[in-house]
Amino acid sequence: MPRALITGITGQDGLYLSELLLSKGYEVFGLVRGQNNPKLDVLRRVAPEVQVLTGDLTDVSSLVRILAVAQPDEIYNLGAVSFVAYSWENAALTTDVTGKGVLNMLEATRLYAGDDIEKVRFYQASSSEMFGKVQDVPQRESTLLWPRSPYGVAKVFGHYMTINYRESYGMHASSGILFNHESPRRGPEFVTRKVTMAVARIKLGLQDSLTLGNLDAKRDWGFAGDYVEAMWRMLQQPVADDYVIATGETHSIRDLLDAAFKAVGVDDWARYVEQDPRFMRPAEVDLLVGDASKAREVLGWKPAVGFDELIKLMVEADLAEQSALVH
Ligand code: NDP
Ligand code: GDR
Repeated sequence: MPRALITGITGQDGLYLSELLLSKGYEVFGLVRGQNNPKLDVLRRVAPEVQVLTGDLTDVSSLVRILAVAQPDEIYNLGAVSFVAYSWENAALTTDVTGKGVLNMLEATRLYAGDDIEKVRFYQASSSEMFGKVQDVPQRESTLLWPRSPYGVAKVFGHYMTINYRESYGMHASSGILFNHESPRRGPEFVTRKVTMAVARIKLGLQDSLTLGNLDAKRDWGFAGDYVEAMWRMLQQPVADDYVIATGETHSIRDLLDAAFKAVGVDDWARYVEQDPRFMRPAEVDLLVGDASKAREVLGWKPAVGFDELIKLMVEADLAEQSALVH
């Protein structure tokens, strides 16, 4: 039975990856942060077989201890401060967790592997946010990185440190440069879920309007369930490498509003939507669209769920959740 350790297991991707690895017969261990983490209940419901170990990416000794217990064949480092807007307000914390946390995990992995570096494979959750002020359209593995947020800068550090451990120590360490991916499990602070929850609540008469920031930014949005499959495929390759994972399609926040309101039969959403500078960012990433042809050719990966289908399924899940809350 292969053994996997997932950091960030209580997050959106951690939940989908746990389900995927359990379905493939893995024994799954998850690093959970905090004394009484409220998200643990969801993990226990979704994937009760996961063995929970407590620790924190900023505490190297906790990582060393966890690796000694879990004895993993594969490590998926998904833990991060992941909300870009928050990273300006908490730049040092973001740097410690999202940036230095990667080094802590790589170093703990190197110590765990000892003389047998080949006994373990490492996945780093890199991000399209690293492309920032984009230097190519579409963005691919070779595109120059130009991050625009403390989060993006921290991810660039983690990305290059992962490559450095591969090149310095021969570690099987791969970095997935994943573009935005969403689902009904997406945190409500991210724009897709903020919109689909609000649309469901407006439809049910629980809310009158929705306040957003920049409506012109464009993102390449895919389905999280498809993207965790790509993570797993990267670690099954004989040689570690970096891969862009994306749909190759881009949509603005306005397109997102079109799709979400359409799912509840509303064509004219302008009367429900307000804008507030509070939700604008000090520096914006205007356009993301990825070229995932390397992943398609080497990993045989391609996304199954398209944009309209994704937004519709999120609105439907929020309608069900919100009506269950009021009934
Ligand atoms: P989430 O925000 O849903 O989950 C983040 C996870 O990190 C949570 O489980 C959180 O745990 C954990 N975490 C936060 N701080 C620490 C810490 N100090 N020590 C240990 N764990 C910690 O993110 P996603 O699931 O959406 O994303 C997974 C990873 O992929 C992240 O690294 C993200 O930056 C990256 N990524 C995501 C993309 C996306 O579109 N979703 C795209 C590209 C990259 P807690 O329960 O304590 O909050
Ligand atoms: P992003 O996702 O920053 O791309 O990072 P988010 O959904 O937060 O923002 C996407 C775009 O929407 C615009 N926007 C708003 N965003 C939020 N959250 N709230 C609003 O009210 C709002 N109004 C407009 C933003 O300005 C932005 O342009 C996500 C995270 O999952 C990262 O961890 C990951 O690395 C990247 O995706 C790829």
